[in-house]
Amino acid sequence: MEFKKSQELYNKGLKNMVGAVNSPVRAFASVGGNPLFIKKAKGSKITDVDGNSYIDLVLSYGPMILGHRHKKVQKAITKALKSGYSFGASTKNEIKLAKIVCDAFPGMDKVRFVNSGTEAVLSGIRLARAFTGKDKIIKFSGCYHGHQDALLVAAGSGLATLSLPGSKGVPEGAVKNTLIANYNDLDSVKAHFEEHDDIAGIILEPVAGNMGVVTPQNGFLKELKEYVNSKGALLIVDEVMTGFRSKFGGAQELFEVEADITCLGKVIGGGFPVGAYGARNEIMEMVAPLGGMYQAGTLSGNPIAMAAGISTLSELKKQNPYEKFNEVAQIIEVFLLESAKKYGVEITVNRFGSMINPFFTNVHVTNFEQAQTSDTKKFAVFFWEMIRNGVFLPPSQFEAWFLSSAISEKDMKKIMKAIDKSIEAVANM
Ligand code: HOZ
Repeated sequence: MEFKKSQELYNKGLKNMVGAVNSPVRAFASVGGNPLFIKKAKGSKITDVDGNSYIDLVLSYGPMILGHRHKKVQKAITKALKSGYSFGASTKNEIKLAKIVCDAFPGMDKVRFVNSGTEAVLSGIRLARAFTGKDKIIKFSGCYHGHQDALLVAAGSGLATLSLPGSKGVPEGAVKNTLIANYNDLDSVKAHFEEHDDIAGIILEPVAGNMGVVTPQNGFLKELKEYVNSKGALLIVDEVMTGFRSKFGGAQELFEVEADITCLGKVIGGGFPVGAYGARNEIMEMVAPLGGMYQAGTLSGNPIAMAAGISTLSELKKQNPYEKFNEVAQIIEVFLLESAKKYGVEITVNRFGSMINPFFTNVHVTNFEQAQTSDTKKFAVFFWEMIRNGVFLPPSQFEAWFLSSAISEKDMKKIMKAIDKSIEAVANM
């Protein structure tokens, strides 16, 4: 397998682009080597500029849940393009997508569209502060909520991959109201409430996907919601990854927990830049122009992105692939575990719906500390062998693998074969 053209583009890109990437998770920093440059994608597959084709388990870090270039989505985008690309004024499709989103999440009476998950979360945090009149926010170690200053501490995703505790350039003042708790540990949340009486809310990924996949244990979400509300604070649920992916109504539908504020992204734009935050009326009425919490965006509700979102969610509802996702993820899990046993490699596999990944550790992973026991050198060997065997994974131990509904039985055979060879490579390293 050759990566000559990717290498050439990488060298060229370095001149005017930082690390030749526009998001650090795309750099191959923790697995060694250089980023692959992509030429095209269709269905379950993605092809790099050297012509190597892979089963895509990155899926743009989640949005391409139907696979790439689904024909209905493509048709909707093409149609929207003919009417104009951006107006800075309202359109009918914004109302249509807002209804689809609010119908799916019973806790959302109203929604505001923004352009990314980062924007959705920073607005959701501001809204919690505006509604409660309090300043402090609790976040969980290993959860990642985009690159806003206040939450860029003890974060997963690229920071975990690059082993960074936080980001330079974030002033002390920006994080002075951020408190850190341990995922799946209600006592660590309670300790903060015992010490502080100005906590506006607590934010979490209901299933973490940015420290690898980590699931909430034994009623954690329900207990958290009850406790946080009893203290006059809000539960902010970051469903940027899990929204419409775990279930049409997100992780909240599966765990029967209603967020006070929900943040969305990824799938709702069908591959275009869309984020959203929403809540019940009394909270959303704080937002301008109804209330005094200001938040705005020139490209928010962009007509092409709305068309992509509506067609993606409509098709998703029709396909209802959630059972299939579970089955496929289970097959991958079983195969990972069997191969690991066969070659004597220690692994733990975490999965939730269409999100899955192995950790190279014998520790049961329920929080960030445990996730960090994974041997990332083993992951790097595993990653490259998967690439050489035609499976595109996120180049990081701490990112979830995603499934699309376009995955076929033939693809699954290829994935199984790749896993076997990759685990063998880890055993022989
Ligand atoms: N884990 C990240 C998003 N939740 C990956 C995408 C990125 O940062 O580029």
